[in-house]
Amino acid sequence: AGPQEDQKFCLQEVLDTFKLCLSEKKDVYLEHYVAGWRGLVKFLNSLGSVFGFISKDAVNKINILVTYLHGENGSQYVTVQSMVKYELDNELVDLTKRGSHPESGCRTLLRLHRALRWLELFLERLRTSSEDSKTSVMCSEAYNESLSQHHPWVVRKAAGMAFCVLPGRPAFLEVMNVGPPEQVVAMLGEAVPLISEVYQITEELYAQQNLLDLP
Ligand code: 1PX
Repeated sequence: AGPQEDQKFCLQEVLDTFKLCLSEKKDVYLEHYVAGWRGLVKFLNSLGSVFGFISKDAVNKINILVTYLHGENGSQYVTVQSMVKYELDNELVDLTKRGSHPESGCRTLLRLHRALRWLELFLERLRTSSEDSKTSVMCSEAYNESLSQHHPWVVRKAAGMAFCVLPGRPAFLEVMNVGPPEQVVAMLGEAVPLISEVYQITEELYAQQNLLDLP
């Protein structure tokens, strides 16, 4: 496999990284969380440049987290739980309005976390949809139920326009590189509960600490 091959999205790979996300104690490993997002961004990039503004923002957020993870306090960023504790204990989070910590790990991860809910809803629709269902409709329904509530009008508008050019269901399943549709559906049946568990654990942690509305 050449370098081209590395760029190719494969749902199995993303599934594997999300599997690695949870520790025995159900802590979320940041390294694997971020790797999962990297894989998803590959997928988005393979859909074309219309999605560039979305993948750019995701990559930017991934990079912020990776910088912490590999930085001098990297050992505090091993899990989402340890990151939250470390940043809160050291007052490294802007809690009510943007101030001296506009790019805290907590607020950055929250953006990806909200997007994970969209992903869960979208993949569940994809999994249970019939052959002639429209991916654009599934995608925008999932978006309207989740992420859109956190986006200003301009972003919602741009996202809505991007959804319109999504490939149809057969082509969409094809780019996932899993095999025939039945196999994709089976793999989604495995992926959705996993993604959902990672989401729930993070959601509960953020709710407990009152971090769900970080600016
Ligand atoms: C197995 C295949 C599934 C498809 C995988 C697709 C991966 C999608 C990755 C989306 C990552 C989106 C991250 C968005 C984070 C965010 O909400 N950022 C906003 C707020 O950040 P800020 O720092 O300003 O507080 C930011 O303003 C966002 C800008 C870009 C627009 C985001 C639109 C999100 C739409 C999500 C749906 C993606 C459609 C993919 C189609 C398959």
